[in-house]
Amino acid sequence: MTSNQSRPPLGSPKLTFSADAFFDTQEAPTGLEKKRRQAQQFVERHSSEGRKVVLVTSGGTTVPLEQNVVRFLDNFSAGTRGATSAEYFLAAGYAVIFMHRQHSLSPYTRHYSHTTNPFLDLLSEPAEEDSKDGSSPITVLPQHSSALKPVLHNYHSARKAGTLLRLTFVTVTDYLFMLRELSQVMQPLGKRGMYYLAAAVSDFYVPSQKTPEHKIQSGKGSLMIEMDQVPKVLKPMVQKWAPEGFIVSFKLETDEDLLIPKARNALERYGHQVVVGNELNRRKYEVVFVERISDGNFKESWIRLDPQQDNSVLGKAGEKEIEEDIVRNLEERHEQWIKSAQS
Ligand code: 9Z3
Repeated sequence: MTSNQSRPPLGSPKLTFSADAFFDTQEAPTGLEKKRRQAQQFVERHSSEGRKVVLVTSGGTTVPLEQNVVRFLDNFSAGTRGATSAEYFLAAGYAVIFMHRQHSLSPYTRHYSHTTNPFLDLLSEPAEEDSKDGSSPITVLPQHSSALKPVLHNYHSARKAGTLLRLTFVTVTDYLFMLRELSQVMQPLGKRGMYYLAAAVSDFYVPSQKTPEHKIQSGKGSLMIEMDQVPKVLKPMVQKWAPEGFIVSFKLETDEDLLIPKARNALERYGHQVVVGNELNRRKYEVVFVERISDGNFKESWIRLDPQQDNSVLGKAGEKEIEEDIVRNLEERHEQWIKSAQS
C-alpha cells in the first residue's frame, strides 16, 4: 500500500478525488483475483456462444467505521431492482454477471424472501405415520404450486445453461475494485457488453488509513467522523475500462425536482448512454430514462405502472413488475447500440 500523497490538497475549492488515487491507496479485497478468473471464463464462454453479457450491480454498499467492523454506514437498497432485472435479462437471452451485496436479494430466490414470503410456509410435512423412516417427501402446498412452478423452471433453466454468475461485495471499496476488474474483463465484448449499475453506492467513505483498528469507544462525548468523497468511477469506466460498452447508471433522489437535472449532469460529465432516474418512494412504479441527444440537448421518457397495484409483496405472482419494461426498453437500446457499431 502506498501513502496517499497523490490526493488533492484538502480545502481546495474544487475538490476532486481521482479514481487512480483511490485504487493506489486502498487495498483490493481478498478473493478479487478468483472472481476475475470466474468472470473471465464466464465471459469467454458466453461470448463464444454468441450471447450478450450484462453486468448487473445490485444492493447497497457499506462504509466500515472500524477495521474490526462493529459499526458501518449503509446505503439503502434491498437489491430488488437488481435481482428482478437480472431475471428479465436472463429471460431475454443475456448471460448475467450479478455483482451484488452479500445477503441481498438474488434472482429467483427473491420471490421467497424470509421477510415477505418465507419458503417454509409453502411446504407441508408428511403425516407422522408416513414419515417414521424419514423417507416420505415434503411437498409444496397445492395453493402455492402454480406460483412456484415458473420460478423453479426459470431457476433450473438458468442453472442448466450456466448463464448466471453471482459474485458478492460488501463495502464500497470492494464494490469499486470489483467494478473496475469486471469491466475490464468484459471489455473484449465491445458493444455486446451492457453495464447496468443499479447498486446503491455510497458517495463518501473513510479511507483505510483513517479507519481505527478497534471498536470506537463511547464515553468521550459525540462522535465526529470525517469522510472522503468516493471517486466518480463512471468517467474512467466510460473512457478506459469499457469504452465500447453500453453503460446504464441509476440516479436515486428523494427530491423529485433534482432527478432530471442530476441525471442530465451525469450524462454530460461522464458521457455514458443512459441514466435511469427514480425517486425513492415511487421507484416501484415510475422511472425515467434520460439520454443525451446532442450538446446540451436531452430526451426523457417515462415508464409508469398503475400506482394502485400492490407492489408491497415482492414479485407477487401475476403482478406486473416495472423491471420487465425497463429491461425490454434497454434491450432495444442495446440492439441499436450494437447496430451503430456496424454502420
Ligand atoms: C437505484 O437507484 C436503484 O433503483 C435503487 C433500488 C437503489 C433505488 P431496491 O434495491 O432499490 O429495489 O430496494 N440505484 C442507484 C443508486 C445510486 O447510488 N446512484 C448514484 C447516485 O444516485 C449514482 S451511481 O448518485
